[in-house]
Amino acid sequence: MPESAPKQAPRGVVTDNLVSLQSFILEEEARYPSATGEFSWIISAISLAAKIIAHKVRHVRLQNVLGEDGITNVQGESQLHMDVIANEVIMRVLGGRKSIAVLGSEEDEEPTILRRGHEGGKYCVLFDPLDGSSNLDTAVGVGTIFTILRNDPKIHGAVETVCQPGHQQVAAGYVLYGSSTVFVITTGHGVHMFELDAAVGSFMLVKRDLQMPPKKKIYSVNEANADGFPQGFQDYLKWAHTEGYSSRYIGSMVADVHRTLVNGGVFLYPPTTKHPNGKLRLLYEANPMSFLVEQAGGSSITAKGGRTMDIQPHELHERVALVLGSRDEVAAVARFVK
Ligand code: P6P
Repeated sequence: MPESAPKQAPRGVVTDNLVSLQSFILEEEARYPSATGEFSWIISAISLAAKIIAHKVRHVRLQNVLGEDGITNVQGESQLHMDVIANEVIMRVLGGRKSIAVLGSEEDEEPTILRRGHEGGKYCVLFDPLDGSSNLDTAVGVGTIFTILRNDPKIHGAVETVCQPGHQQVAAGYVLYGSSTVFVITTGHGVHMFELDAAVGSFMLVKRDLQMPPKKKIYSVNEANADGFPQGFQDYLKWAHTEGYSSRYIGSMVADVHRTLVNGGVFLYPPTTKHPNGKLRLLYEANPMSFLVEQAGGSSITAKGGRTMDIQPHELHERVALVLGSRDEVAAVARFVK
């Protein structure tokens, strides 16, 4: 029964419309009489790419797509077959959308310029095609993260064009390939969740305007790195232990953030000895997740306590330390790290 339906509805009585992602996006588009449908087309493309990736992720051994590609990507990580496949799927699906000017991927050193502003390029799309892919061989939830920015035709450099603070995002979302395939998106009017019905090939709306609980005694961090955390984070963890918090950490950002978004709590990737500026990427991991969390009533700050979405990026693959989640839980961390 969809979330919004009354719990005691008599069986057989339709209490909420069945809404696909496609029709939801058209519903949203209708809110803007001047809308051209180009933006909807981009979301539709991401949805198509997600369905293709979901099918491959769910059969990695049968389709023999596990393992390394033997190439080291721009992140210095060994590229996996599925990283390359997911990246190619998204590039080939989005590449056909005429309103996209620039595509930027975690897997590619430089952004790809498809067309200039005067040629119709209105938007830029940045994405992490398969975040957490190192977990694929153990069937742990992995995900695709995306963000959509406006293209400013007055800015010529592709990197300069996409290096926008998170508060300028037009839309953001992720697809979690977990026990179910979940598509979560915001266009700045709340957070909405869809679940893939593989039998009909549609993402169906299961939660409109998702809101996070303000409090939840769960923190999500890789405590193996704790000795290298700044003192404030170490003090926060000691406090959380005395307050009876539970710890949940999957090591796949989309899965950890999705749990935090749905159940509440706080997700942290502080500065570490190995990653003194944090490990997660600002433009296509931290910012899209921060947009979603803020739209769901939560908050997202950096290691010094400033708002993540106010950071002015300077590089496509810039990293950032991150704390995001329930409003009161992030505030509790901020009290120790500010
Ligand atoms: P660690 C996966 O490699 C990833 O980029 C994120 O998905 C995840 O949150 C993080 O790294 C896990 O990093 O250092 O805890 O293994």
